Amino acid sequence: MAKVALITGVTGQDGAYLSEYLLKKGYIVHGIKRRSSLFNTDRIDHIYQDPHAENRNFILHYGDLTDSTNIIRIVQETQPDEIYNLAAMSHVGVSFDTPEYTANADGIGTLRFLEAIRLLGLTKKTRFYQASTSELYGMVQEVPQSEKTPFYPRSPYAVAKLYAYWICVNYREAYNMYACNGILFNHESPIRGETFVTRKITRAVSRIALGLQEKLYLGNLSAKRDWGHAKDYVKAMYLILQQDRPDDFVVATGVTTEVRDFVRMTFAYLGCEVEFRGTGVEEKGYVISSSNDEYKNLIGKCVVEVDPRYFRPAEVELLIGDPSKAKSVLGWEPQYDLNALIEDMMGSDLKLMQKEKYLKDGGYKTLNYFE
Ligand code: NDP
Ligand code: GDR
Repeated sequence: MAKVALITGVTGQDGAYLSEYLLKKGYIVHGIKRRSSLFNTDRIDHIYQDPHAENRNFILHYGDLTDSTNIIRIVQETQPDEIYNLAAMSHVGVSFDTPEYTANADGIGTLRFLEAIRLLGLTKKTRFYQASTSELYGMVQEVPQSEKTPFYPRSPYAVAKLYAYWICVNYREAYNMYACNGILFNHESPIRGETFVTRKITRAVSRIALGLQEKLYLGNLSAKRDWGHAKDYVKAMYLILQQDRPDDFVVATGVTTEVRDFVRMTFAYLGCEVEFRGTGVEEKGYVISSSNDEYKNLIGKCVVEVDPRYFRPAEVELLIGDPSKAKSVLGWEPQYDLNALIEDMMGSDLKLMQKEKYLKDGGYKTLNYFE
């Protein structure tokens, strides 16, 4: 009998990679997507199956984390062996603008699933994975951060995720549920949301290289993150639910890098060297040399500026994870380092932007429906 997985946030970065991964393993995958006024299934269109087809193994359901009724109904209908709760308002900066909604979706949303499992009598059958986050560590208490490091959340997002983390632990202890937290550090990919800093950088650098954009505006360049590849991280999610006992795991690379250096490394992919001058909001990045003739025109240009609008009311300055437990217990090992990640993202964004340039040069840039 094929195993059945239910994935929330199936249209997101991790939902797309995890769906692919589980389908390849022979799972029947159910995904929950939100209704939206425009199509929001770009990341999963390649595995989409026509609802009229027979014997589908990838099935989408409309739903929302803020609506208990649909959660209970979908869990009952699908009777999943495994639930991966990946849905969330996942942007830390935006959570300061929508704190109540974030608490409802990211915090109480998790409770709704745990209650659905309990009320439907699925406690023994259904295993639950919660997408916990390195943002829980927030203000630095110790480095590297492990499963034992105390939490100190620094945003409405992180506080909501703190509730989700603990309610998961609580239901495990109180009701003997198989509920686990994957405390994942930042993971990126070519399909990362465009407003997260890595993708913002790889998109902008590609556009700057092709002459589609002059400059990239960023916030805190000194923040340090432990960045991995989403493809590696969804494997850890799967492994976490395959253990004999439910437990919580840090998933990270153990290497941290400044945003400023991520910018340098991304330009270096094109053979361009970027030097930063000035401090605080005066800080700017200039291309000072290029080993690639194609990008010689960029030398001397100011390509990065700091814009305080991207600063957060409270910042997480330093994240660096200790993945020893995931490595020893799960046998998890990441395949991508930061250079390989940037190569993957830049390869993809350059292609995407070349397409944009081609359309623009051909006069097809924008379709104005109101003309
Ligand atoms: P994305 O932002 O790419 O995807 C989030 C998904 O959640 C989307 O499918 C989105 O739908 C869906 N969603 C948002 N709000 C709701 C809601 N109210 N009801 C139902 N669905 C909703 O995130 P990632 O894939 O990067 O991350 C997956 C999970 O892991 C998130 O919970 C995130 O907080 C967490 N996490 C991510 C890390 C990372 O570095 N990527 C690190 C640690 C944790 P739509 O497409 O319609 O917007
Ligand atoms: P983060 O990711 O907040 O760590 O949350 P993000 O890429 O948004 O920020 C990383 C760091 O870069 C700094 N930064 C900027 N960030 C954005 N988005 N835009 C900018 O212009 C910019 N300039 C500097 C930020 O201040 C921050 O320090 C991600 C999300 O995926 C969460 O859902 C997840 O839980 C954590 O990673 C782990």
